[in-house]
Amino acid sequence: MQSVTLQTHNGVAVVVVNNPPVNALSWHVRQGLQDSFSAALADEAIKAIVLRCDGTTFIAGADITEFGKPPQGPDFNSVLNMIEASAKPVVAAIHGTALGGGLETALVCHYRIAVPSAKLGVPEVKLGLLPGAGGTQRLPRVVGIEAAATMCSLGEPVPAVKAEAMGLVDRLAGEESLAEDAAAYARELISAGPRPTRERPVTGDAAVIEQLKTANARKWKGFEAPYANLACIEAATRLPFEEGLKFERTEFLKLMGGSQSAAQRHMFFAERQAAKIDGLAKDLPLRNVKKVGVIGAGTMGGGISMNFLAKGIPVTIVEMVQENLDRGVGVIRKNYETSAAKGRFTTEQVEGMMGILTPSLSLDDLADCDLIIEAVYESMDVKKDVFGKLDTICKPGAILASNTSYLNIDEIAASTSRPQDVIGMHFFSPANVMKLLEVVRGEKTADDVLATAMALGKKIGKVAVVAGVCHGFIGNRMLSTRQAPAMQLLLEGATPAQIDKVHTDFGMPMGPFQMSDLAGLDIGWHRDPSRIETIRDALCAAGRFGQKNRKGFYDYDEKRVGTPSEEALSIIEEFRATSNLPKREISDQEIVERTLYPMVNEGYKILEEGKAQRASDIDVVWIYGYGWPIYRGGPMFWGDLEGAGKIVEALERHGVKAADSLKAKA
Ligand code: 3H9
Repeated sequence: MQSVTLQTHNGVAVVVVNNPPVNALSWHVRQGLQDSFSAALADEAIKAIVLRCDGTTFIAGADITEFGKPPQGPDFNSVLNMIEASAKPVVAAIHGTALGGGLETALVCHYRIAVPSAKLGVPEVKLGLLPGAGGTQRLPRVVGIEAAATMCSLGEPVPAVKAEAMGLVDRLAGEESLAEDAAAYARELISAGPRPTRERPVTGDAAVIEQLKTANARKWKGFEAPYANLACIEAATRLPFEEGLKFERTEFLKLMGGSQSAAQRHMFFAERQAAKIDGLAKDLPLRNVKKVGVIGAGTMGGGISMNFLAKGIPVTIVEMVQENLDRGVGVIRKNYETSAAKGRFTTEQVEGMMGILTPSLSLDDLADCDLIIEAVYESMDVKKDVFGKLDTICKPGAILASNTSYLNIDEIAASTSRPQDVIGMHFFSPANVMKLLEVVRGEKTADDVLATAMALGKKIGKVAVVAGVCHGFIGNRMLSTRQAPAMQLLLEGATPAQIDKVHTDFGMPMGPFQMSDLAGLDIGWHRDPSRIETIRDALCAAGRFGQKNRKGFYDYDEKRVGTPSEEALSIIEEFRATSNLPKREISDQEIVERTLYPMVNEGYKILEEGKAQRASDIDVVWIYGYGWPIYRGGPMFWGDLEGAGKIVEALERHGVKAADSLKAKA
């Protein structure tokens, strides 16, 4: 495979990489680099070398699809060492993104020229890795310890203009003239000669390493890679270059062999895979969505609207009562202003977004919208009524979407004369922040409606996943399977704090009872304090509604920080006494088996029923919608690590019927 070519122009060799889509360093690229550089180095007529890429980007990193497979082609580090040792100056010409192994390649080049729109970074940490081809040792020699530690541990790329100020880029090229500017720069550098990065001193203050750890302690809880990245930067401050490389190698191999990186690499591909709709042509024409209508200006409707406004798509937001409409619009403005105060938007941008928001008290104002998202009260009757009205008001071809989190989309669609235009678009609260969008495909939903909803999800920065119609779709359906056993465990002697801690230690942002308190215990409560059939009834009867009135399973202070509640515990104890169940010690392992394994089991059932396209989509739902720790790769990936046999055995021991496909796998 010819993915690297060598051209020569008046004493300058130009090595060009062409490996679509992102010029990853696949084995044949490494081979091509080795061959081309060998030829350029051997040719006496060549005085300087430029490395550049065709296509949309400079090298975006190692080829992640090769990880975990038997090595093929030349070793990456040997290729890099050869380039760095060149006696002729080497210039990297950067456009698009120089990421990971791509930036490491640019770092062995002696000089770097980039177009202003380029970005440079080492995002390996997001794959549970570290720059394993000298990046952690060379970067601090170019940009200093502070910048290198920040870039490696957070993984955020820096724009070329900033990179130039940091010394990572030596010169900015014209946006349209990179090839010419790079060749001219190389010619200029012939007299200056090579400048091997490994020979440059490490500068800066290592104190930043501890500062980064302190500042990110919460964000990095449970993660290994950020700490390994910092350990390598710290090693660069005290070890000679070659020793530093060895240290980096050891750390890299540890991460590469561990389950966290495997999980994070799985998620990299899972996220991209989720966007693909099985059986639909990639080039299916989409419906044009230029204007969006949102029904309901509450927390959900407001949050949903913010996504579109931020992308410059006008929104008409409809409420029934003026006071609620004003409140909803006020909250949107306040949220944007808070973001502006943090520097995320300018005042002009806030006014721009508010300027394309039209508040209305009439559904009739949705007549010219291309997509209408209903976010009203979660009741089938109410939804049917709204969709019936939309059917008479909306223009032909408009997409009618429901933000329902549980209800049957087919039943909602049947209340219109155009079920092919009806779809579920389930956002997660807060809808302007959470990345997940479940796109629910009804039985009659048209293909182009589905494809348009998925594409729109991407446009507004969401990770969209296709789900089928079933109670709670993918996410909430699985969530409900952990709630019942969690309650049962309380009856058998566990405490809310014990169960929640197992979940937070696992890496979830909160446990089942913390989540119930946040949602409100009175949601769906029958409101009869004399009727006590569940622990929740007992808590509600005692006026414990959750965070909203600062008492639920926990007591809350004014900052909504929860502590175990004596009163709640005694209510649970009283209720338990009526159940005649003996109280016993419950182990953390049992909590895992009874609350997390059923979720995996439900995932298998969802797949059996065709309600998710693929197991990795379920992982995406749980990571982006519910905060499942990414380093555990989602419930399905984690289930595989635990082992199907172990899960089936435990489910059956606890009296839960295992899904057929899970059993088959076991
Ligand atoms: C590394 O470098 C380790 C070294 O330090 C040490 C080695 C010893 N490999 O994201 P997109 C595919 S670790 C293979 O939709 P965009 C991707 O799956 C690497 N494939 O495009 C997708 O395929 P498909 C460090 C890759 O324009 C297609 O390309 N580098 C790779 O929105 C398009 O991707 C990174 O972590 C890869 N490295 O964004 C960078 N990258 O079409 C990872 C992408 O079949 N990549 N693909 O679904 C990115 O961040 C984005 O892809 C990028 C483009 C910003 C480049």
